Amino acid sequence: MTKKVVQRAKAKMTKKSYKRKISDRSTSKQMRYSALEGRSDLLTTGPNEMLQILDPSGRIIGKDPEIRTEVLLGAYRNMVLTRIFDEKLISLQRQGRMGTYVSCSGQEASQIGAVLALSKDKDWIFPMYRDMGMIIQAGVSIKQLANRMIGNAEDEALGRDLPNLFAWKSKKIVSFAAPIASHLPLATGFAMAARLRKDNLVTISTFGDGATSSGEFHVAMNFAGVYKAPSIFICENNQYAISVPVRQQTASESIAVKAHAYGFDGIKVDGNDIFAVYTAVRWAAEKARTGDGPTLIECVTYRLGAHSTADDWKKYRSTDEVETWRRKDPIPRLKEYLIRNREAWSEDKDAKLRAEIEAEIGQTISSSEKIPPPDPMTMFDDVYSSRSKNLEEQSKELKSQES
Ligand SMILES: Cc1ncc(C[n+]2csc(CCOP(=O)(O)OP(=O)(O)O)c2C)c(N)n1
Ligand SMILES: [Mg+2]
Repeated sequence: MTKKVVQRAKAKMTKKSYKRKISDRSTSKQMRYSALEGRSDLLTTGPNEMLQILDPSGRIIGKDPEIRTEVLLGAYRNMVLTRIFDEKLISLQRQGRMGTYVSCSGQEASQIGAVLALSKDKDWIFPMYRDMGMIIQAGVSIKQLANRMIGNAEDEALGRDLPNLFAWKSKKIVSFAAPIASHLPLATGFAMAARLRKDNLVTISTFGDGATSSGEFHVAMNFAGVYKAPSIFICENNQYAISVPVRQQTASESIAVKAHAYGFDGIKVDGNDIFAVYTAVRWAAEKARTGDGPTLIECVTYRLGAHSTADDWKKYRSTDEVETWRRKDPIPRLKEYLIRNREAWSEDKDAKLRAEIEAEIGQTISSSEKIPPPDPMTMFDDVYSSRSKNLEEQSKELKSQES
């Protein structure tokens, strides 16, 4: 083809025809993967398309994933526990009883629904700082979390991490570092290694809408696409990166659509609908285990509180906007479904559960606060496999000051 012909062809490729190409591509994939779960309706990425199964009033409007009632009640309990614990931790910080805290209220369905879809004994989680719901659903107890938040001697990280930098190797949760998105290439590398080793696992990594503007996001997506890594990228699009709204973050029609540029599927789901999140992650995990590579899932959600205890949301959001999102809260809609569709729940049971959780959290925090801080000498442990000369000298110096 001559240069002129190529130029003419490019000029002809209007936005409309480009869109048609994308949807043709999706259609062929839909057929390929319908064998997995028969969910050809999943591949939605446009600004007005979004997978939703449970509407804000708790009505089923899509294909019910039919999760066992007992499992669903466990997930619901974890959603309520996450919300109440989150509120309690904010108040502890306000009273000067713990350090800066990043709240997760409003994002429980995205976090708990994603972990619910994983295989606990195989899959690895690369969470972000806002993911306490994921950590709870992965099986970390509130006692372990309270010790971590306070940073006492029984904290498994011995007080060395900031409260929200979760890491629990025993639960396959990999540590997070404060520079946004720096964990994403690690998650891709981990998944690439798993593929080479033929380990039957997938990784999920979570990040915010703001993180999609970082170089690391693109590096992670590109490598995952080229090497067909069994990675699931979950963007918790909570509409803001601190005070920056998502419309100022990207000119793309959605975040999910970015996956097409890297040669894999993007799915946009209602992130306040636990069934939509669960369905998309299950689908992506089965696809990844089959060797068919990564998926980007955009969970459309909202952070109901401030960015962190160092932020004031009233400076950049209206009360009306927050109230609109409160009506889409993920917790009441699952409660309604459990009451109406499963006949497995009631207002009385709900009140009892909340009272039980409040009491459990109160007792846990007061016993964690009684535990002394870690011995300062422990700061020299676990840093290197063998201590360097400098560290040895510093530890001797500290010891001599202590005695
Ligand atoms: C590389 C880098 N730049 C800036 C920051 C400061 N920072 C911390 S959180 C945050 C907002 C991130 O927003 P988003 O990715 O949407 O996640 P969210 O907090 O909304 O869950 C920023 C800019 C940082 N930690 N790292
Ligand atoms: Mg955000």
